[in-house]
Amino acid sequence: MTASSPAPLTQDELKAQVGRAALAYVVEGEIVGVGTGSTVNKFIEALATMKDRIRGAVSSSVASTERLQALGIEVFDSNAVDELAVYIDGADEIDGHGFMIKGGGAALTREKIVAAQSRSFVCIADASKRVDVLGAFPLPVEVVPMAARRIMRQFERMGGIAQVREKEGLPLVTDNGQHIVDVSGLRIVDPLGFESEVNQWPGVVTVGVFAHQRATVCLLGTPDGVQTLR
Ligand code: ABF
Repeated sequence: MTASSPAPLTQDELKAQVGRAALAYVVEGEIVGVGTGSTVNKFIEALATMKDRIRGAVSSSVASTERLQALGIEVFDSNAVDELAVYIDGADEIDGHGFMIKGGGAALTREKIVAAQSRSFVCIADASKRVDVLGAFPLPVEVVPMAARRIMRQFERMGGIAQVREKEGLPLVTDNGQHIVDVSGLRIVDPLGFESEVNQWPGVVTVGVFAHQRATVCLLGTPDGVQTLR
């Protein structure tokens, strides 16, 4: 009889692995910043196991708020809290500097707001999100609808292919009442400079490059366990 090697972890199991690992960064007795997405949903499930040891959460989306409240975790308005010790969130891509592309879940604006309010940013992701250069994932940009076409033309002039994100045949409307433009074909070699440049285009609400709010720690779920990258 030969011992069979264990089946490789599925992506969902890798997300659960890092979701649980992030509990180690939650400060007891405090309010924790909570991101959005399927990996964060695994963290929220794990956070519920220690809900009596934290004061509550500041959430980055209606979707995360509903999940937190359903599990009995109090959600505070961001204006009711000065500073958070830690923000836990996923990413669509993360490079070796902790720079990320985020916004696949359309929550990038509130994610960046809560990240800016936090002393540290712990990114939780499965290994498929780790890249050397940002840009293979279509860059989400939250825009004021009336500026969408002009912003799309500006991205096309830099070689991007831009389209308005739709939901059921209509432009998706974010929690903030804005639209999302997704830009593929970019290779973002200077995330800090790119974020600063695009941030000041009129009509841009938030660009999904998180370089000024980079991750200070990345918990990467791999078949060999959780890798902690700093
Ligand atoms: C969220 O995490 C978004 O910014 C990003 O798009 C998403 C990644 O989603 P998932 O964890 O489902 O892959 O913070």
